[in-house]
Amino acid sequence: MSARTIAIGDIHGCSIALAALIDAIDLQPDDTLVTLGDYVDKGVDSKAVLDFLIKLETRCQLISLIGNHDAVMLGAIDYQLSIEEWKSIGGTATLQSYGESERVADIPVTHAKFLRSCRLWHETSTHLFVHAAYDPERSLEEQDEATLLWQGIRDDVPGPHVSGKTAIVGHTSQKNGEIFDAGHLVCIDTNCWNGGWLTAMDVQSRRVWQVNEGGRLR
Ligand SMILES: [Mn+2]
Repeated sequence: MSARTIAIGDIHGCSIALAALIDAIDLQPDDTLVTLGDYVDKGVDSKAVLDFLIKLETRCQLISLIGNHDAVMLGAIDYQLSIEEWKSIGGTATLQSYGESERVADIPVTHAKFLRSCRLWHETSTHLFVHAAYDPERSLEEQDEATLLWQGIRDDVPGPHVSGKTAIVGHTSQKNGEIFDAGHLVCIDTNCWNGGWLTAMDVQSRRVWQVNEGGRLR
């Protein structure tokens, strides 16, 4: 098997799905795995997801992007944002995964360190990867963080990026569980935590793997 670049959509605390998906793709040490962010919130075990991702760093070339939920969690850890602000977007489930007392102080330093190491974007010679969206006219270095992390694509799909590269994004959950493919842009957030699927896509071959929250392969 030659080295693959595989993107994984929004995990949102679905630790069983993540483990099952990694088994399904038969992860190899020379694979590059690009996780598109939103590891935490909403789903039941964000703590286990971060533990798993930290271990994955030793099993492949892991490139972890930061999602808006991860950024808000980091903001709460750093006292830049209130706990209430985090809870209002799904942080309660994350805090509960660290213990009944729901305290930010129970989040291990290793988890904060992992979140801090996450990148805003990644690119290969053929593809670009961002959590949410991008400005088609600007290089990746020139993008606004708010666009990369927060901008939805449901009502307004960004045009082809100036680089000519195919964009792989997450964030805008596809409620029908199906990948959204606009040709120049592919969204693989297929709503795992809420009855959909966790998606992995080999971006060159376009092979797709999907598992549900319970880890069942589609
Ligand atoms: Mn998001």
